[in-house]
Amino acid sequence: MTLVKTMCARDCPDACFLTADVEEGTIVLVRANKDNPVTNGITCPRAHGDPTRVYSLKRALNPYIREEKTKSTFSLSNWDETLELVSERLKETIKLHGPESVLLLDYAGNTGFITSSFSKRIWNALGVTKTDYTVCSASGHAAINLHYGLSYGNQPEGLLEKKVIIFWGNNAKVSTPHQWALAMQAKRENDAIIIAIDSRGSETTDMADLWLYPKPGTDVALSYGLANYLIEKGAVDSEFIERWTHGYEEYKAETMKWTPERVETTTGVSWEGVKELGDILIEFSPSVFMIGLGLQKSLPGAEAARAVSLLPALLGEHRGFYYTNSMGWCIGGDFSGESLTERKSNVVSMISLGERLARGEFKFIYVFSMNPALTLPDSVNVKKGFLRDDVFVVVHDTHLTETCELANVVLPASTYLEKDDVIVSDCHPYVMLAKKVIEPEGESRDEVWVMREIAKRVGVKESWVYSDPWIEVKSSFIDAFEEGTVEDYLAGKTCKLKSRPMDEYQTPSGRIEFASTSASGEVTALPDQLELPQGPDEYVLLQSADSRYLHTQFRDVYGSIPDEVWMNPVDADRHNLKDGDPITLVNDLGKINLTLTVTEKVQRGVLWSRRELLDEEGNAQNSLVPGTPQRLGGGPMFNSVKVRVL
Ligand SMILES: Nc1nc2c(c(=O)[nH]1)N[C@H]1C(S)=C(S)[C@@H](COP(=O)(O)OP(=O)(O)OC[C@H]3O[C@@H](n4cnc5c(=O)[nH]c(N)nc54)[C@H](O)[C@@H]3O)O[C@H]1N2
Ligand SMILES: Nc1nc2c(c(=O)[nH]1)N[C@H]1C(S)=C(S)[C@@H](COP(=O)(O)OP(=O)(O)OC[C@H]3O[C@@H](n4cnc5c(=O)[nH]c(N)nc54)[C@H](O)[C@@H]3O)O[C@H]1N2
Ligand SMILES: [Mo]
Repeated sequence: MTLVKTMCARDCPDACFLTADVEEGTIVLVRANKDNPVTNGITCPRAHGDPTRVYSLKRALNPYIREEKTKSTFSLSNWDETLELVSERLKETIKLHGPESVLLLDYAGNTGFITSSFSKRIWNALGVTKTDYTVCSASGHAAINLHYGLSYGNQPEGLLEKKVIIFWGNNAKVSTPHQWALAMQAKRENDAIIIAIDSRGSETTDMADLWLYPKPGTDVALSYGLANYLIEKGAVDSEFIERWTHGYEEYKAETMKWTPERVETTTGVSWEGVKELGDILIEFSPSVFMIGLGLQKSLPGAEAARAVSLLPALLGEHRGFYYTNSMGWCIGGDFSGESLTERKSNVVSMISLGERLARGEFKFIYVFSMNPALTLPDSVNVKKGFLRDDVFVVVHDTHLTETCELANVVLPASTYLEKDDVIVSDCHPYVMLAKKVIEPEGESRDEVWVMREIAKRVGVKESWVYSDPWIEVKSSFIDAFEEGTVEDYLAGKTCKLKSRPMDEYQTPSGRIEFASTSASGEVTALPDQLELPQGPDEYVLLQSADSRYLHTQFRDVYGSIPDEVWMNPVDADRHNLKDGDPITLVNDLGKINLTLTVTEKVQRGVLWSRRELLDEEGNAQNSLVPGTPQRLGGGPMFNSVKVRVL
């Protein structure tokens, strides 16, 4: 038995240090190791399921080709023939329609710098169309940047010193289990009070000392209400506000408009609840506001994220929130080569891509590290666009996904356990080289190899497309470490990244801006409680993750994502429905068939289901999601989807 240490590359903030047990070249166990004080030995169901996933029947192990997407079946191919075909089609498309007619569509199936960024050099050299990568966290970043400059904040170990930990639209127990474990440790060892603010009952609210239950999308009002209470009580830190902030008077004037009655009517949370939270914050400090990504994925989502981020400034805390720390490290360089070319790429919205695809705006689509057939909004149009006869689709994935089913060519990718890479967490500062654990299964190949093979065949001349990624690692990380050096890192040692100072604000005023001086256009200087209109027969469908799956991954290990939908007993009665009944949800865009669970964990007019579902008829949850980006940051509105019961 050999033990190989590596890091998890999945799209999850925790980025665990892992140890894989390998027997005769086969992975038999993956577990979290203790070299990282944050991910400290706790293994999640995904890492635990990795051996099954690496060897699953759904694994893409060979290149496949089919002539016509809807009329022929896939045939087994080899790399040479497949790369030849892909390159010929790519060259021809660029010649006939220009590089803007080629779309690169990728996301964070693997977050490694080499896999996800360096491999994109070919596309930057060719100047093809790219997306704005807004499907997950972009709106929240844009929102917090308005007030703080950059959106980084509390680091996980900081949780151990907190007396109050507020999970706001953040189901941390499922979505960031190691930060949750630290919060539980703070509760045990430091008597920390755990608060959850969520528009439905979750694994996190179940364990919280206090749960506030606002109507979806009303968190700006709740934040102003809380601020109003703290200000009226004289509980704000005036010295801090004077020294470190800008625009407080304007902000204070707005909070005064949020009277207890108005807050109660808007949010559905009783003023007693607001006071209870306010009193906890007045009595105990320090506190930290854990801003969930779920909070910012709605029509008023970005506004909610910025409103919550300002609360700790009232209490005199420097960046007393956590959103994600991806902007907080000191890593330089340019892995994807964007700055190395004169060519300006066309950038399109990821959220409204469905319409463009259906119109046939792109003639060649290259997908990797993403399953857009199930994860992009407006999936009926996404699918229609992929299936057009005049569009050539290539998918490079580790597994045979629903997007592969819409492709002309499937290229098999090696998993993160089958290649070396550089992984950086979105929350903690610890890094170690992510080492290849086993040789790639079957014919699977990594992204950089594939990029180079295509680049050579297409005749890309730029030398930086063919350069050594590890030279880029060395130069980009030269000033990145607080503990250790880039040589230590490359030698496999655990190192600690340097982070930007907590009291540095990259805003125009150099301060925390209660009223943002960089807000422009329709975006207001202060957080704005945008309204989410809801008709009498309409429900808002909330969606979030299950601990077994990572988006659409791990269905080959744990089975289909359960097709359950939650409804309040009063609503269920109204429709004459009971637990276990089949239920069809519809809107103007699509429909989905689900199974009902009647529960008080959602309030009237609200439903909840696991995200990225697919029903037995093949209807995706995302067929119900409009391709409308948010005003601020261009992010999605998954948690503002309106549906009716058929
Ligand atoms: N197991 C697992 N973990 C994951 C992932 C995964 O797929 N599986 N994905 C990772 C990724 S990419 C992401 S983005 C994160 C997301 O993880 P989180 O940041 O925790 O976000 P969500 O799970 O989307 O939503 C969190 C909570 O927000 C609540 N919510 C929704 N709308 C509102 C609202 O308007 N107000 C309030 N107060 N609450 C609201 C939902 O009910 C939900 O319980 O998880 C990461 N971790
Ligand atoms: N309805 C609805 N839709 C949502 C959301 C929601 O809340 N509701 N949440 C959104 C969010 S927060 C996110 S982050 C996105 C995620 O959207 P996606 O990134 O599309 O999510 P995954 O399903 O994880 O797809 C990643 C793919 O990458 C593949 N992969 C894994 N490792 C590698 C690798 O090393 N190389 C290659 N080439 N491929 C690899 C996996 O097999 C998988 O098919 O979904 C969004 N979609
Ligand atoms: Mo995400």
